[in-house]
Amino acid sequence: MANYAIGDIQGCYQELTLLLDKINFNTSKDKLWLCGDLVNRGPDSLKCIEFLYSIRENCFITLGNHDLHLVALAEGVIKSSKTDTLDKLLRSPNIDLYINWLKQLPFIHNDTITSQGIKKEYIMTHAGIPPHWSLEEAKQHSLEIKNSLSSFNYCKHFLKNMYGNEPSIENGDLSKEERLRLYTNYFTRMRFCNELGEIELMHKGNPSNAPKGFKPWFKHELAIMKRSTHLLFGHWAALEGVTGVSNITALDTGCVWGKKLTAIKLEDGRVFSCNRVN
Ligand SMILES: [Mn+2]
Repeated sequence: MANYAIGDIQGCYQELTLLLDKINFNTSKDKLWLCGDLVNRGPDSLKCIEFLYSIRENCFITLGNHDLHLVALAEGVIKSSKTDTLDKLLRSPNIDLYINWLKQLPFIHNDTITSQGIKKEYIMTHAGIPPHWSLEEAKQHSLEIKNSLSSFNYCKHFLKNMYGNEPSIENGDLSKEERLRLYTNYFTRMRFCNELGEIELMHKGNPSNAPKGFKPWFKHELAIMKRSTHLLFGHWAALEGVTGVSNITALDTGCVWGKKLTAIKLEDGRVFSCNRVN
């Protein structure tokens, strides 16, 4: 049995199947850790979701911003933008099945894996974890968002209030909607923040683009990190898989932007990649 962590797929179905062939992925014994953004921007979001749903028992998934956007589109709380490529998926006769599945997925996943003889606690999110959160706090916040998303009565309200860059930091005066928006932004959109956990969502691209007083979130001292912790995240293609931090791995290697899709075998750290096909 092996665990493979795979970066942002974003509808790149062909590359996903080629990558799974390369690692000899075996549904009777192997697990996939998928860091989210399974869909959108790429060519085959429908095929990706059909396939991943069919092997869902083999997958640990944390939701990304594009996955949440898909749910918001399916729920009719927002209209497609020009860059969305989700129409075919949204017209699938099985769309309700897929959306109900996605709504049950978390924003953080963790498990202990023995890697090169050492027990390590692997923790995966789509974008990141702010510096001030412990693992327990992060799991609690993930659960609150997940419960909001899967709630029959609250889901649409949550999705309508999910979009936006504010608030940028936690304080005791935030409404439930503001708090959930901030937590969702931490898990699914964060790139830069300051040491207090203030998030900055306007800047993208290279880490050297950090606004004054801000750094990539993973360059701060993180409360979640213990000696044997290893973090996995996606979302930030411009990093090209490089964090400069030994126990934090960036999985998004920009397949949808013409680069490659990457899988990392957690048991030995081996890296497998598949170039964008066309
Ligand atoms: Mn993303």
